[in-house]
Amino acid sequence: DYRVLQREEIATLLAQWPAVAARLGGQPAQWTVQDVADGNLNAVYLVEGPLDGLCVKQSLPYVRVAKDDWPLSVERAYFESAYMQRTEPFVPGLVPQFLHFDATLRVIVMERLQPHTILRKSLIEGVRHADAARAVADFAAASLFHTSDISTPFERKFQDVALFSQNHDLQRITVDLVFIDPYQVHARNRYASPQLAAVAQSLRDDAALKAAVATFRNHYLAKPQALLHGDLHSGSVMVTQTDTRVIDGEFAWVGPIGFDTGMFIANLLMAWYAKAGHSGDTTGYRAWILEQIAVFWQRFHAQFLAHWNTHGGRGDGYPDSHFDATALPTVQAAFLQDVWADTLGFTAIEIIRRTIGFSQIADFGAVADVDLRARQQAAAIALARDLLLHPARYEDVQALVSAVPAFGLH
Ligand code: SR1
Ligand code: MG
Repeated sequence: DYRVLQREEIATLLAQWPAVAARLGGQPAQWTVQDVADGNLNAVYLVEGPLDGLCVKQSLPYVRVAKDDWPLSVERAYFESAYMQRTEPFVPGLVPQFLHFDATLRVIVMERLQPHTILRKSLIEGVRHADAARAVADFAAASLFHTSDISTPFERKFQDVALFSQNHDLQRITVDLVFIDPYQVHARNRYASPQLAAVAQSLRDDAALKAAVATFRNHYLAKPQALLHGDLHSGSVMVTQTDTRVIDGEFAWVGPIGFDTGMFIANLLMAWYAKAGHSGDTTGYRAWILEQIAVFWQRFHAQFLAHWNTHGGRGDGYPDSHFDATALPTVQAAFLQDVWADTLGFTAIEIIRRTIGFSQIADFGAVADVDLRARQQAAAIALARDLLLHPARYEDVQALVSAVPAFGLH
């Protein structure tokens, strides 16, 4: 039966699984187990053996950061393991290797990433990981393209819909925390200062903005374009100078492609805002973050098209044999422009929920001056508001990146 594992039990548990034990090498008594959980939801352990290390992740029957105040089903490990196994063939080298899933204890065993750090931490510390945006773009383009109707027969795609549409508990979190709570008075919402409470009130009073959010909320629920990672923020990316891996696919869901791309861009933008108003951008780090947004989108766009031109005929959504070859580029451009429109909307919505909702981010948390933090967050929300209300001003990523400084603190 399911039970919450104690650190002391982990080595004995892993010893039961021959492939896992062989990977660690030696005997269980030689294995060290370290509790490294720092995310919102799960228990995570790093296990070190004589030959190799492993990462062990267990779903807890509650939200880890809220414990008994927020019970949560343990089924998410099943969906994360299913997501890992479904997408790994498309994104080799961009994710940790999946090794084992225990369906009773809801434990996933995967490759241990070392000496990687979380991308969010490196952004907070001002470290440049030059290849991260490119690699995340490659991950997004491949995982999303290969699970979309462009590359997948509809029978296979609807297997993904059937499976991941049961990921109810985490989708309830996304629907509530991302799309609903920030636009109403809710006990889960958190603001850095009273100044931000006034901004939140102005969002609640803005009917046009709430209508735009409702459109994207509807896209999230009713536009099953591809199998999303579902939580592709900078805390779901681990980096070294030469290697980038995307982790934590427990929010997997078949939805609009722009949800993944928008969430990543939003978190880069918030890293930029969280560095505003300090001692100036003497090293050009903030400019570098904005460049990474362009790198990410342009690479995603190019790779998605490259996959389409190589594998496009396999799916039922856009069978290129039905198109005049001269018509295909027009169809592709329209598809990717629609993804860009969704990307902008979800970028804005992610910024709003990370600044006035439950799930605050460490980038802003690292700003000790609460008043400065509130001004940074209010500036980010001003950009988000413009993205939602005036999307035509942002016809491509260059327009977005060029416009951002006008919405910034300097
Ligand atoms: C209660 S979970 C809060 C957030 O953490 C995850 O990373 C997701 O982003 C979720 O919305
Ligand atoms: Mg996570």
